[in-house]
Formats: sequence, C-alpha cells, structure tokens
Amino acid sequence: QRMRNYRECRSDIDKLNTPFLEIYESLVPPEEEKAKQRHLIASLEKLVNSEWPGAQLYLYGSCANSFGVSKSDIDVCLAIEEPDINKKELIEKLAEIFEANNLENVKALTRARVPIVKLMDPESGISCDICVNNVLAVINTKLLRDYAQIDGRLRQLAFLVKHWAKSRGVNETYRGTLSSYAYVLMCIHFLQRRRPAILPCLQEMEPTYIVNVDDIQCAFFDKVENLRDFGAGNNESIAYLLWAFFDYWAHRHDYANSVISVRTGSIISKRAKDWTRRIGNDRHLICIEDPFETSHDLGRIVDKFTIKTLLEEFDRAADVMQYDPDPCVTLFEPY
Ligand code: 3AT
Ligand code: MG
Repeated sequence: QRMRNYRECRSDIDKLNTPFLEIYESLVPPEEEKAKQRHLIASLEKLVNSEWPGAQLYLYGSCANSFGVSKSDIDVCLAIEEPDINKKELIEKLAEIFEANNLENVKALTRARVPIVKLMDPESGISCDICVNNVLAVINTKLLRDYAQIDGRLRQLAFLVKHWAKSRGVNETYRGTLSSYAYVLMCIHFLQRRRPAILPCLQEMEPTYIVNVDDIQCAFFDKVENLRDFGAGNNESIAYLLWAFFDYWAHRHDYANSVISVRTGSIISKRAKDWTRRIGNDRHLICIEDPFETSHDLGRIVDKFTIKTLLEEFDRAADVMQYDPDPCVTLFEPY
C-alpha cells in the first residue's frame, strides 16, 4: 500500500549535481590519512608478531572497501593459523599486549557476536577494532571495493547515502537501524537494476576469484579493470540517482514480499527464502541478502519501531530531493 504512482523527477535536478559532488569530494579521505592507517597497521602487526610470528593483520570495512569517509575508525582482522583457537582468550591476550605498549582506550569485547579488541593510537588519533579470523568480512570488503572500481557513481552515491544516514541517525545497528555495509549493498543493488545497468552482477559472471570459507564458496569475477566502460551506456547524473534511490526506498520497494540481492543482481521473494515471518529475533521487515552468507538478512535487526523510523526518513529524503529549494543542505540536517 506504500507504492505510489510514478512521479517525475523535478526538472532542475541536474543543477544539483555540482553541489552534491562537492559534498562527496569533501568527504573523501586525503591520501595522508591512508598513509597513517597503513603505518599504524604495520606497527600493530609487529606487536602481534612478537607473540604469534605468522599472524597477519588485514584492513577491512570502510577503510579498505573504498567507502570510508575521512576520520572513520578502522576495522582490522587478525588472521592467525592455530588449531583449536580460543577467540576470547586470544582477544584478551591481544588487549594485554596493546595495553603494555602504550595504546589507549584498550578494551576487550569478548561477548559480542564478533569478539573484538578496541584501541586508540595516541600518536595518530586513529581508533580501531580488531577481530580474529573473520575471513568473510575481508572477502566482502574486496567485493565492495571491486564494484567501486567499475563506475565512479557507486562511490559517490554510497558516500552521500552514508552521510545522509549518519546525519539522520539511521546508521546505528545497536539501535535497530542499518549498518553502513547494508547501505552500500543497497546502492550496489540499485545501480545493478538501472536500465541500462550501471553495474554488472559480479557473482553471476564467470568467476576469476574463488575462495572457500568453511562451507561457503565465495566466487566472483574480479578482473574489474576490464569493466570500466560497463555503465557508459547510462548517463544518469549523481543528483538524479540520489533522487531515484530515495524514491525507490520511499515509494517503490515492496517491503512485504521482496528481498534485495546483490548476489543475483535482482529481487528475490521473501517466500523463497522463508523470510516471511519473525524467527527468533530476526524480523525481516526490510530484507537485504548478504552476498556470501545468503541465510543472513542484514535487515534482521530492524524492528517494528525502527522500520517506521527508516520509512519516515526515506520519505523525508525523497520529498527533500523532490521539492526542497536547497536539498544539499536540507537532506543532511541533523535530526
Ligand atoms: P563505517 O564507515 O565504519 O560506517 P564500514 O563499511 O566500515 O562503515 P561497518 O563498520 O558497519 O561498515 O562494518 C565493517 C565491515 O564489517 C564491513 C563489512 O565488511 C563487515 N560487516 C559489517 N556488518 C556485517 C554483517 N552484518 N555481515 C557481514 N559482514 C559485515
Ligand atoms: Mg567501520
């Protein structure tokens, strides 16, 4: 019942392109920030290696998937090959090592779904979360980064959507709204579905990258340098795409029946996934399939209260994009 009649985009939409691109540019982290992150990783790896010589640290999440805004925390994964590893003990041991080496705000969070150790490096001011052997996160980071290299509009759109979500308070998983990872998947899916398509579906192409993680096969085409012209047949501007993105989530998405799926590049039915009712704490009110852990709905944390908040925010954003005299300001107004 939320579906409305097709509405046409405001006629002056392309005038908004330059100001939106300026906002995007202002969010992109400068090169020296990236260098500082690499430097920190290298020194943390040294500390870790004094205890576990073969262990390696990988960056994942927004600092490595190319969707990171300036000054975000960094996500790090410790890859360690040890039989019968006890993650909780390992996390506690790591915390001890970091604490003893002048890192600040060191905290071992061993009871979280993904146990992590948090710390802040006083020299660079960078905060980071370190998890252990979370290989899928490293692979989904690569998938997102590969998509970003195909068409520049993905990175622009995702930065603006993330910036909107943070400004409006709807990027807080601990409060029942969506993760940044979920928003980026929503953007990828949206660009896969434009006609002509702006992004391909890498997991439906002949795989050039194949990794098995436990019982999950991760396979996709990753020679993305060959796909640089993929979206050239579609010249939709970033302002228009942002308008259409919010229009889609405010008025067109079929929340009752549809799951968005980057893995297939299409919509699949909630019935086919058995996501039609609440199971335990998973409510499936907005369904976003993880590209690799396909039984995992990234919208499962959304509850009957926060779905209302999300819908109100999508509506507001769609209205702002359609009618507001100055959407580049109004869209990002703090809630
Ligand atoms: P921020 O810029 O930090 O907001 P991010 O891309 O780093 O954005 P998160 O901090 O939410 O996003 O998550 C860090 C990474 O962890 C992103 C993704 O590789 C992985 N990840 C996050 N949530 C999930 C999830 N529910 N399932 C699988 N992987 C996830
Ligand atoms: Mg992050």
